[in-house]
Amino acid sequence: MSRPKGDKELLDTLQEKARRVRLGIIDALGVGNRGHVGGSMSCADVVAALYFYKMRHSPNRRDDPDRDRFIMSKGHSVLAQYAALAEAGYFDKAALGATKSLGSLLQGHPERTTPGIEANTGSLGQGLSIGVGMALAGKVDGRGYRVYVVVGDGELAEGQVWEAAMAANHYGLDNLTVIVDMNGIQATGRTRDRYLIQNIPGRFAAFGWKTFEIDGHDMEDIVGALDAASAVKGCPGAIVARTVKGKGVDFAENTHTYHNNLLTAEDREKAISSVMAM
Ligand SMILES: Cc1ncc(C[n+]2csc(CCOP(=O)(O)OP(=O)(O)O)c2C)c(N)n1
Repeated sequence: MSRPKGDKELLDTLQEKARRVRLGIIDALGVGNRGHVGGSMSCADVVAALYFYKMRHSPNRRDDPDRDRFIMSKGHSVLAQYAALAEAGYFDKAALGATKSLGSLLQGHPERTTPGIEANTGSLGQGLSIGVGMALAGKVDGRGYRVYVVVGDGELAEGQVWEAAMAANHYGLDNLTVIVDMNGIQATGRTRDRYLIQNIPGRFAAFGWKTFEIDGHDMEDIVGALDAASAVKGCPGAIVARTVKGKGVDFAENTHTYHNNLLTAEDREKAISSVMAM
Protein backbone atom coordinates (compact mmCIF):
# COMPACT_ATOMS: atom_id res chain seq x y z
CA MET A 1 0.00 0.00 0.00
CA SER A 2 1.52 3.30 -1.02
CA ARG A 3 -0.42 6.54 -0.99
CA PRO A 4 0.59 10.17 -1.36
CA LYS A 5 1.71 12.05 1.72
CA GLY A 6 -1.01 14.33 3.07
CA ASP A 7 -3.96 12.09 2.17
CA LYS A 8 -6.38 13.08 4.95
CA GLU A 9 -8.49 9.96 4.77
CA LEU A 10 -5.40 7.79 5.08
CA LEU A 11 -4.02 9.79 7.99
CA ASP A 12 -7.38 9.67 9.82
CA THR A 13 -7.51 5.90 9.32
CA LEU A 14 -3.98 5.46 10.63
CA GLN A 15 -4.65 7.68 13.65
CA GLU A 16 -7.64 5.51 14.47
CA LYS A 17 -5.46 2.41 14.10
CA ALA A 18 -2.93 3.98 16.47
CA ARG A 19 -5.70 4.59 18.98
CA ARG A 20 -6.70 0.93 18.72
CA VAL A 21 -3.09 -0.08 19.22
CA ARG A 22 -3.00 2.04 22.40
CA LEU A 23 -6.24 0.51 23.66
CA GLY A 24 -4.81 -2.94 22.86
CA ILE A 25 -1.71 -2.10 24.91
CA ILE A 26 -3.97 -1.24 27.86
CA ASP A 27 -5.75 -4.59 27.40
CA ALA A 28 -2.42 -6.39 27.34
CA LEU A 29 -1.26 -4.58 30.49
CA GLY A 30 -4.23 -5.92 32.41
CA VAL A 31 -4.86 -4.90 36.01
CA GLY A 32 -2.39 -5.36 38.82
CA ASN A 33 0.43 -6.82 36.67
CA ARG A 34 3.66 -5.05 35.96
CA GLY A 35 3.95 -4.10 32.33
CA HIS A 36 5.89 -1.79 30.02
CA VAL A 37 3.50 1.10 29.57
CA GLY A 38 5.88 3.90 28.57
CA GLY A 39 7.90 2.39 25.73
CA SER A 40 4.89 0.59 24.25
CA MET A 41 2.85 3.79 24.08
CA SER A 42 5.72 5.88 22.69
CA CYS A 43 6.12 3.69 19.60
CA ALA A 44 2.39 3.06 19.03
CA ASP A 45 2.04 5.52 16.13
CA VAL A 46 5.10 4.17 14.33
CA VAL A 47 3.94 0.58 14.83
CA ALA A 48 0.44 1.44 13.53
CA ALA A 49 1.89 3.13 10.43
CA LEU A 50 4.10 0.13 9.73
CA TYR A 51 1.38 -2.51 10.08
CA PHE A 52 -1.48 -0.57 8.51
CA TYR A 53 0.30 1.49 5.86
CA LYS A 54 3.81 0.51 5.00
CA MET A 55 4.43 -3.18 5.42
CA ARG A 56 3.31 -5.84 2.96
CA HIS A 57 2.05 -8.60 5.20
CA SER A 58 -1.00 -10.71 5.86
CA PRO A 59 -2.06 -13.08 8.64
CA ASN A 60 -3.10 -15.47 5.85
CA ARG A 61 0.40 -15.49 4.32
CA ARG A 62 2.59 -15.73 7.38
CA ASP A 63 5.15 -17.89 5.56
CA ASP A 64 5.21 -15.82 2.38
CA PRO A 65 8.94 -15.45 1.64
CA ASP A 66 8.27 -11.98 0.23
CA ARG A 67 6.51 -10.60 3.33
CA ASP A 68 8.05 -7.57 4.97
CA ARG A 69 9.61 -8.25 8.37
CA PHE A 70 9.21 -6.27 11.59
CA ILE A 71 11.51 -6.66 14.59
CA MET A 72 10.78 -5.04 17.95
CA SER A 73 14.36 -4.82 19.12
CA LYS A 74 13.31 -3.09 22.35
CA GLY A 75 11.41 -6.26 23.14
CA HIS A 76 9.80 -4.93 26.33
CA SER A 77 7.62 -2.74 24.07
CA VAL A 78 6.12 -5.76 22.32
CA LEU A 79 2.69 -4.90 23.72
CA ALA A 80 2.39 -2.38 20.88
CA GLN A 81 3.22 -5.10 18.37
CA TYR A 82 0.76 -7.55 19.98
CA ALA A 83 -1.97 -4.93 19.75
CA ALA A 84 -1.17 -4.30 16.06
CA LEU A 85 -1.03 -8.04 15.27
CA ALA A 86 -4.39 -8.60 16.98
CA GLU A 87 -5.90 -5.65 15.10
CA ALA A 88 -4.51 -7.09 11.83
CA GLY A 89 -6.06 -10.51 12.56
CA TYR A 90 -3.00 -12.62 13.45
CA PHE A 91 -4.82 -13.85 16.57
CA ASP A 92 -7.97 -13.14 18.50
CA LYS A 93 -8.02 -9.84 20.39
CA ALA A 94 -9.13 -11.78 23.48
CA ALA A 95 -5.56 -13.14 23.69
CA LEU A 96 -4.34 -9.67 24.68
CA GLY A 97 -6.03 -9.96 28.07
CA ALA A 98 -3.95 -13.05 28.92
CA THR A 99 -0.58 -11.45 28.11
CA LYS A 100 2.25 -12.64 30.37
CA SER A 101 0.17 -15.34 32.03
CA LEU A 102 1.57 -18.86 32.24
CA GLY A 103 1.28 -20.70 28.93
CA SER A 104 -0.16 -17.66 27.14
CA LEU A 105 0.42 -17.09 23.43
CA LEU A 106 1.68 -13.62 24.36
CA GLN A 107 4.65 -13.37 26.68
CA GLY A 108 6.42 -10.33 28.12
CA HIS A 109 8.96 -10.25 25.30
CA PRO A 110 8.60 -11.35 21.67
CA GLU A 111 8.86 -15.03 20.82
CA ARG A 112 8.55 -16.58 17.38
CA THR A 113 5.92 -19.00 18.68
CA THR A 114 3.48 -16.07 18.53
CA PRO A 115 1.88 -15.62 15.09
CA GLY A 116 3.44 -12.62 13.33
CA ILE A 117 6.54 -12.38 15.53
CA GLU A 118 9.68 -12.66 13.40
CA ALA A 119 12.42 -12.58 16.06
CA ASN A 120 12.90 -13.29 19.75
CA THR A 121 14.20 -10.18 21.49
CA GLY A 122 14.36 -8.74 24.99
CA SER A 123 18.07 -8.58 25.60
CA LEU A 124 18.56 -5.08 24.26
CA GLY A 125 20.93 -4.41 21.38
CA GLN A 126 20.37 -7.55 19.33
CA GLY A 127 17.41 -6.78 17.08
CA LEU A 128 19.29 -4.68 14.53
CA SER A 129 21.81 -7.50 14.02
CA ILE A 130 18.93 -9.89 13.34
CA GLY A 131 17.47 -7.33 10.93
CA VAL A 132 20.79 -7.01 9.11
CA GLY A 133 20.87 -10.79 8.67
CA MET A 134 17.32 -10.86 7.32
CA ALA A 135 17.95 -7.94 4.97
CA LEU A 136 21.19 -9.50 3.71
CA ALA A 137 19.40 -12.81 3.15
CA GLY A 138 16.76 -10.95 1.14
CA LYS A 139 19.47 -9.51 -1.11
CA VAL A 140 21.24 -12.88 -1.52
CA ASP A 141 17.94 -14.62 -2.33
CA GLY A 142 16.83 -11.86 -4.71
CA ARG A 143 13.70 -11.15 -2.66
CA GLY A 144 11.97 -7.76 -2.63
CA TYR A 145 10.96 -7.70 1.02
CA ARG A 146 11.90 -4.94 3.44
CA VAL A 147 12.97 -5.21 7.06
CA TYR A 148 11.93 -2.72 9.76
CA VAL A 149 13.53 -2.60 13.20
CA VAL A 150 12.36 -0.45 16.12
CA VAL A 151 15.06 0.37 18.69
CA GLY A 152 15.01 2.53 21.82
CA ASP A 153 17.29 5.51 22.39
CA GLY A 154 18.50 3.93 25.66
CA GLU A 155 19.16 0.72 23.74
CA LEU A 156 21.67 2.56 21.55
CA ALA A 157 24.18 2.30 24.41
CA GLU A 158 24.61 -1.35 23.39
CA GLY A 159 27.73 -1.63 21.22
CA GLN A 160 26.22 -4.41 19.14
CA VAL A 161 23.84 -1.86 17.59
CA TRP A 162 26.79 -0.05 16.05
CA GLU A 163 28.44 -3.22 14.77
CA ALA A 164 25.16 -3.96 13.03
CA ALA A 165 24.97 -0.38 11.72
CA MET A 166 28.42 -0.74 10.15
CA ALA A 167 27.55 -4.09 8.60
CA ALA A 168 24.31 -2.72 7.14
CA ASN A 169 26.25 0.02 5.40
CA HIS A 170 29.00 -2.36 4.25
CA TYR A 171 26.43 -4.58 2.56
CA GLY A 172 24.43 -1.64 1.13
CA LEU A 173 21.23 -2.81 2.78
CA ASP A 174 18.74 -0.36 1.30
CA ASN A 175 16.00 -2.87 2.17
CA LEU A 176 16.53 -2.12 5.89
CA THR A 177 14.98 0.72 7.92
CA VAL A 178 15.64 1.32 11.60
CA ILE A 179 13.29 3.52 13.57
CA VAL A 180 14.70 4.99 16.79
CA ASP A 181 11.92 5.59 19.33
CA MET A 182 13.66 8.61 20.84
CA ASN A 183 11.55 9.24 23.93
CA GLY A 184 14.53 10.50 25.95
CA ILE A 185 13.80 8.27 28.94
CA GLN A 186 14.95 4.75 29.73
CA ALA A 187 14.19 2.43 32.65
CA THR A 188 15.38 4.53 35.56
CA GLY A 189 15.55 8.10 34.34
CA ARG A 190 16.50 10.41 31.48
CA THR A 191 18.59 8.65 28.83
CA ARG A 192 21.06 11.55 28.83
CA ASP A 193 21.68 11.13 32.59
CA ARG A 194 22.14 7.37 32.38
CA TYR A 195 24.35 7.16 29.29
CA LEU A 196 24.81 10.21 27.12
CA ILE A 197 24.39 9.47 23.41
CA GLN A 198 24.63 12.76 21.56
CA ASN A 199 23.46 13.47 18.03
CA ILE A 200 21.80 10.18 17.19
CA PRO A 201 20.99 11.15 13.57
CA GLY A 202 24.59 12.28 13.08
CA ARG A 203 25.87 8.97 14.40
CA PHE A 204 23.82 6.93 11.94
CA ALA A 205 24.89 9.33 9.15
CA ALA A 206 28.54 8.82 10.16
CA PHE A 207 28.00 5.08 9.78
CA GLY A 208 26.80 5.67 6.21
CA TRP A 209 23.03 5.64 6.76
CA LYS A 210 20.55 8.04 5.20
CA THR A 211 18.81 9.65 8.17
CA PHE A 212 15.44 11.29 8.74
CA GLU A 213 14.26 13.19 11.82
CA ILE A 214 10.55 13.32 12.55
CA ASP A 215 7.87 13.89 15.17
CA GLY A 216 7.06 10.27 16.01
CA HIS A 217 3.46 11.09 16.89
CA ASP A 218 2.69 13.00 13.68
CA MET A 219 1.23 10.45 11.29
CA GLU A 220 2.01 12.55 8.23
CA ASP A 221 5.65 12.79 9.31
CA ILE A 222 5.82 9.05 9.96
CA VAL A 223 4.25 8.06 6.64
CA GLY A 224 6.47 10.52 4.76
CA ALA A 225 9.65 9.24 6.42
CA LEU A 226 8.76 5.58 5.87
CA ASP A 227 8.17 6.29 2.20
CA ALA A 228 11.37 8.34 1.89
CA ALA A 229 13.45 5.69 3.66
CA SER A 230 12.16 2.92 1.40
CA ALA A 231 13.02 4.99 -1.67
CA VAL A 232 16.69 5.30 -0.68
CA LYS A 233 19.06 3.29 -2.86
CA GLY A 234 22.44 1.87 -1.90
CA CYS A 235 22.39 2.37 1.88
CA PRO A 236 20.11 1.67 4.86
CA GLY A 237 17.77 4.28 6.30
CA ALA A 238 17.41 5.48 9.90
CA ILE A 239 14.32 7.35 11.07
CA VAL A 240 14.90 9.14 14.35
CA ALA A 241 11.44 9.68 15.80
CA ARG A 242 11.07 12.19 18.64
CA THR A 243 8.45 10.68 20.93
CA VAL A 244 6.96 11.03 24.40
CA LYS A 245 7.31 8.08 26.73
CA GLY A 246 3.81 6.92 27.72
CA LYS A 247 2.19 9.01 24.96
CA GLY A 248 -1.59 8.98 25.23
CA VAL A 249 -1.84 7.92 28.88
CA ASP A 250 -1.59 11.35 30.50
CA PHE A 251 -0.44 10.24 33.96
CA ALA A 252 2.28 8.02 32.42
CA GLU A 253 3.67 10.59 29.97
CA ASN A 254 7.26 11.74 30.05
CA THR A 255 8.28 9.84 33.17
CA HIS A 256 10.29 6.70 33.89
CA THR A 257 7.81 5.79 36.67
CA TYR A 258 5.62 4.01 34.14
CA HIS A 259 8.50 2.42 32.23
CA ASN A 260 7.38 -0.87 33.78
CA ASN A 261 4.57 -0.39 36.23
CA LEU A 262 1.21 -1.83 37.14
CA LEU A 263 -2.15 -0.29 36.45
CA THR A 264 -4.85 -0.45 39.09
CA ALA A 265 -8.45 -0.86 37.96
CA GLU A 266 -8.86 2.90 38.43
CA ASP A 267 -5.67 3.63 36.45
CA ARG A 268 -6.95 1.43 33.66
CA GLU A 269 -10.17 3.44 33.37
CA LYS A 270 -8.21 6.69 33.44
CA ALA A 271 -5.81 5.34 30.80
CA ILE A 272 -8.67 4.39 28.48
CA SER A 273 -10.31 7.82 28.92
CA SER A 274 -6.99 9.51 28.22
CA VAL A 275 -6.45 7.56 24.99
CA MET A 276 -10.04 8.19 23.90
CA ALA A 277 -9.51 11.94 24.43
CA MET A 278 -6.40 12.10 22.18
C1 LIG B 1 20.95 -6.12 27.58
C2 LIG B 1 19.86 -5.58 28.45
N1 LIG B 1 20.18 -4.80 29.50
C3 LIG B 1 19.21 -4.31 30.31
C4 LIG B 1 17.90 -4.60 30.06
C5 LIG B 1 16.82 -4.09 31.00
N2 LIG B 1 16.04 -3.02 30.38
C6 LIG B 1 14.81 -3.26 29.87
S1 LIG B 1 14.12 -1.89 29.19
C7 LIG B 1 15.46 -0.95 29.57
C8 LIG B 1 15.51 0.51 29.19
C9 LIG B 1 15.51 0.68 27.72
O1 LIG B 1 15.44 2.04 27.37
P1 LIG B 1 15.00 2.46 25.92
O2 LIG B 1 15.76 1.67 24.91
O3 LIG B 1 15.12 3.95 25.81
O4 LIG B 1 13.50 1.97 25.85
P2 LIG B 1 12.12 2.78 26.00
O5 LIG B 1 12.38 4.06 26.74
O6 LIG B 1 11.66 3.06 24.63
O7 LIG B 1 11.21 1.88 26.76
C10 LIG B 1 16.43 -1.70 30.23
C11 LIG B 1 17.72 -1.17 30.69
C12 LIG B 1 17.59 -5.43 28.95
N3 LIG B 1 16.34 -5.75 28.64
N4 LIG B 1 18.59 -5.88 28.15
